[in-house]
Amino acid sequence: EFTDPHCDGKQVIVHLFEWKWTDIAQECERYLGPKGYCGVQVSPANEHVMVTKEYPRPWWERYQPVSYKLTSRSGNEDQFKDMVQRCKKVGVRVFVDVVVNHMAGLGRKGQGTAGSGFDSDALSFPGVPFGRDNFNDKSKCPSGDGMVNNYGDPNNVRNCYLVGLTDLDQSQEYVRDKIAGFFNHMIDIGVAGFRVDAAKHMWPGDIGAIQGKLKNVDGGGKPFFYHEVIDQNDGAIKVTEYESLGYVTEFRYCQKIAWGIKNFGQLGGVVDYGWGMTKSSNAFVFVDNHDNQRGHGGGGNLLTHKQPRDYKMAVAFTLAYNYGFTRVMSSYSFDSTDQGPPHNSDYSAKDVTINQDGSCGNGWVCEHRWNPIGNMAAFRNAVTGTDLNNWYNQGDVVAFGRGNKGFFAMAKQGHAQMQLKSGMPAGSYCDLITDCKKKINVDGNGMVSVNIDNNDEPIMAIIVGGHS
Ligand code: LM2
Ligand code: CA
Repeated sequence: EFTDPHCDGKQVIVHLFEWKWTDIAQECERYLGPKGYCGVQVSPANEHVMVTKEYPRPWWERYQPVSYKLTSRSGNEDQFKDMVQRCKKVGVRVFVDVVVNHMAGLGRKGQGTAGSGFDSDALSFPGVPFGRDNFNDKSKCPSGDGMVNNYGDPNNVRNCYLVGLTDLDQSQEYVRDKIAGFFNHMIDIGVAGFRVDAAKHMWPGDIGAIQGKLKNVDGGGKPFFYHEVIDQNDGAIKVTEYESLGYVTEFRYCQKIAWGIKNFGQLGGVVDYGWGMTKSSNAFVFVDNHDNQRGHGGGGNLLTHKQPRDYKMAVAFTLAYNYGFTRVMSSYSFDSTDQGPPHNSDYSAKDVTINQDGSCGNGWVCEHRWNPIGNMAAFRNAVTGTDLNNWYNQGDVVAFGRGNKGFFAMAKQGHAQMQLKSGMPAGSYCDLITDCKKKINVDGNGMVSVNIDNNDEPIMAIIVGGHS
């Protein structure tokens, strides 16, 4: 339950971080649909605070809800509906980042993005409405100052205020109903699932009770869920507590893949069950996310778009490998960790423009359009359910097959001309990474003529059906 993304078996979603709904609708039609992406994770869709004091309109203002009205920095409800429907029409589902552990931070008041008034210190959120009684009080939170400050104690982590954010009491039927109503409203619009922000800070039983109140998505079945639980073997809360509720984020993979790209000899060990990593059927896997790419939640020792060559290898490998359900990150460039999306003078987010060569303009990085990333969605879709075979890992080359459906190779130094065993049927295949600029031959014994050279990316990939 909660593990079906409802996208006809496709396997890759992309987080279009801070994109406007109108831009996402277009991106589904012009790129994500044709490339075989399963879906898109969108930034929180509900009403949030507008921060002006510490920093003008940071990205993180969207993690401070004011109500569950669907007007946010990305657009209004009509635009949201239009996006969900247009994406669905081209086979791309929408997954919404939902922030329901808390409302806005202490010390904040005024109006949210949909015009609702609120006053955090008075625990007053009339746009929902939530009032004083709906929040966790000192009797439940064991910390002296009411803040989360001891990750060794589940009561502290889950019943206290995370960085001063007013903490909702999800054990209350009323609170559960409001949250479930918010989710059901989006399900009615056609949303297929949810990323649960700060799931670690909520009791699994409370999340389960909320899920129990949800409608089926259109087409039938429970919505897809992935829970943000940062478990780096450093506290009392374990990802396993959330496995019955859907997928759980596997942050340890971010460190493992960064290490593996640095040391190709370690790539065979990127999935380390001895280290407590989640079993594949529940692991939600990514190279970086919107938090850790800027040193927020779970940062340190990882690869981002700022190291493009290594990053492409990391993401391509992840999409080729047989672990978990995968999400690709799509960023905007930033200097400060607080900086919000590229914006106009009124702080509205800038349009995503597309250049001649398919890259994005206006400050949007669009990693998901880089060939070794975007073209690998087709690879992962093609090899679903196959075993990993013919593993080769020597002298800074790593290569492997996926059943008789696909073969992947990368060379850290940027060149490899060699014959490697594969399970592929004989033929001449298109190299996915170069959009078929290179042809790759497989002979009658399954020997692949690996061809990676310094003129192109240090990666090659072929799939059945992808004959040249
Ligand atoms: C998460 N996971 O558990 C998110 O993935 C993470 O991005 C969120 O924090 C966090 N939970 C709460 O949803 C982000 C950001 C924080 C930011 C909060 C709230 O990483 O820095 O905190 O959103 O906007 C900000 C200020 C912080 C302040 C707080 C409350 O940075 O200094 O604390 O607001 O006003 C006093
Ligand atoms: Ca909580």
